[in-house]
Amino acid sequence: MGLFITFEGIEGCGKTTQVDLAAERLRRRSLPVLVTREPGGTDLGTAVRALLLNRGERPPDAVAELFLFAAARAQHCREVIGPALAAGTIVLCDRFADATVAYQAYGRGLPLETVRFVNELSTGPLRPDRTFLFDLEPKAGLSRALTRIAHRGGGPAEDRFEGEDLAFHEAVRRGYLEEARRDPGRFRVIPAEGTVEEVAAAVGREMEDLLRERGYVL
Ligand code: Z5A
Repeated sequence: MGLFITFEGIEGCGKTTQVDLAAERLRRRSLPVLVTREPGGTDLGTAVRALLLNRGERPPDAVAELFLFAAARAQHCREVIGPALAAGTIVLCDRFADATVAYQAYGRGLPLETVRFVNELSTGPLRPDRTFLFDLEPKAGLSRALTRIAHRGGGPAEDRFEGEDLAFHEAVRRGYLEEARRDPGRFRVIPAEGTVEEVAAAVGREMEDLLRERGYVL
């Protein structure tokens, strides 16, 4: 079996930047790596991404949103993540089931136990070996995310969630931190207000520990 590592946090926390840097480091050591993201990673996931992240005239209902994220994840787990892990690959995933707890339960206010149940259904037996939670003040994250959107150049904006108010993003952050408190063995909370290099160094240390713990020869 490979290793399943997820990267989580509020928008603009820098997780996508860190996924790419972590993948680069692992590839330099000739370790087999797959980078993927949610929603995404499959044709179904890409279609769900377009449906959920772009602004439309009528936003999806919160329950519809929950099921769409779950549908994308079910396909992603069975078609991509599960087979990659079985082949011994280190899978780095930009958001996973914790995002559904943080956004749909804490952010949207759907019942927590229902969201956990739907998550279990969608992931089956798959659980991350480690989750890096990049923690940042929502104001700082939103400002970074808006800069990223302004520089995106072409393509869909995928900015529907950035349009939510600050209270929503504060609730999402609280949700993530609460999940981390519930499962300290899996989560590592990484302060994300530093420079890209500072955050990458913290991720690097955590990755080394994990690889050593799991018997990779370094
Ligand atoms: N969502 C959900 O509700 N339920 C679910 O189950 C799932 C998702 C799976 C899609 O997420 C949206 O779907 C998401 C939650 C919801 N809400 N939103 N939005 P996404 O991951 O595709 O999109 P995102 O969260 O908006 O990602 P992002 O804005 O790309 O943020 P990021 O990945 O955390 O950051 P980044 O792209 O690495 O960096 C953003 C900008 O900051 C960029 O210009 C960087 O160059 C810059 N940056 C990065 N690191 C730093 C540091 N350290 N200092 C300064 N600047 C930095």
